[in-house]
This record gives sequence, C-alpha cells and structure tokens, in this order.
Amino acid sequence: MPGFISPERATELRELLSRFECQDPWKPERGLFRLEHAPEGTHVADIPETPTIKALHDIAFDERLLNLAARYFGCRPYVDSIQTWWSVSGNSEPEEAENFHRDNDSIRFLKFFLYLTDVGEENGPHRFVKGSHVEAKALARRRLTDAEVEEAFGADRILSMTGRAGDGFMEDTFGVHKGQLPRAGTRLLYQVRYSTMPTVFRSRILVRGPQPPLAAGADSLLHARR
Ligand SMILES: O=C(O)CCC(=O)C(=O)O
Repeated sequence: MPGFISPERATELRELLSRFECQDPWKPERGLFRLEHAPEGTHVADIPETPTIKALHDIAFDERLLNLAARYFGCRPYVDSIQTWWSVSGNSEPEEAENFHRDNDSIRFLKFFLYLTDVGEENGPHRFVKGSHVEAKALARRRLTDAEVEEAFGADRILSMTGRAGDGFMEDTFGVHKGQLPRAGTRLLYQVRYSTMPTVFRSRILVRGPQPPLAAGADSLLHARR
C-alpha cells in the first residue's frame, strides 16, 4: 500500500512519537529512556504509550484496512493491539524478531505495518517469504536461520519490503518473516494486529472513553468495556 498516508502526515506522526519515552521489550529491566539515550545494545525501542494515541487509533480503524481484514477472515475483526517502535542500528547480531519466525498469535490474524521513516536496504526492511503463510514447511515454533529459510523456500521467495515514510502493507505473519537487522539509521514502524479473537498480545493499556461505534466495522480491544 504505497502512500497509505502522505509523507507529510508520516513526518507529523514521527515528530509526535519522538516525544515519548521508549522501552526495550527484550530487556525491560532497563526501564524507560529517550531514543537518543538508548542504552548500548538496544535493538528495539518500543513506545509503550502508543495505545493511548488517538491519531494511531484512527489509522487502525481506517476502512481500507478493516475491509481487507473482514474479507480475509470472513468475519468482523477485532482491533487487537497497536504498537510503534524504533529499530536501532549499531548491533552486529540479530536479536529475537530480527531472525526469521512465524507468529502464532491467534487462529486467524493479520498485521498492518506502516513505515514512519524511509526504509532502504540498510535500514532494517521487513522481510517476508512469499506464500509461506499457506505452506506447511518450517513450522517449528522457534527462530529460524537465514540458511534454513533459504533451503526450505528458496532465496528468491524472500521479499524485502523497502519503502518510503507513509508506505504500508498488510501481512499474514503466520508466514515466515523478520525485521532485518538494520545496518544504518533508525526505522520507525507502526503496527496494528487484527484478529478473529483476542490474542495474548492484546493491548495492556486500555483507553477510557467511548468505544468506536458498531458501524466502525471492527470491535476495539484498545478501549475499556463499560
Ligand atoms: O520489525 C519487523 O519488521 C518484524 C516484526 C515482527 O516480526 C512481527 O511483528 O512479528
């Protein structure tokens, strides 16, 4: 979905998100920090307050995405979670989701990815093995090496999702994928998880306020039920 939002809107959201503190999801004991003070060895600087940001709810409830999710699932989707994180360069070995893997989040689920920085080959593009979401190979519930994935599917099926700030894509991440270890720069990514049922990864920070109306086309798991 090239140009899902305009580059100007992507810049506004990037500036907004730059004001929030971050946390390393793989080393939470390090606490909160500003991106510019990310501790040595940080790969992922997640922004925990993301689920409270109205502008990011609006993207999750964009009807282009809800229609796509409803068609794919054959039923009304849940908006299960929204997240944003910076992918930080300067590390030599991949960590966690920088290795190929399949997600097992729910029975049926989709993730929408939106780049809020330009992402070239050097900046940790998302990678996806075309067709792997419907292919019963490499099903082990663990991280997979590049060599294993290339042997199972062929290197020519690995798509590298480079793009401009504002470009998005929807993916069935049961398929084999990873965020490539960035060699340069800092990538800012926004992600929505759509699902046919609440997942264990659903938002932990619930917004108090009116639920989106039924006509919105999805049920929100971002809002507290009254
Ligand atoms: O950072 C990325 O591009 C990959 C993220 C990922 O693996 C996931 O959301 O399951």
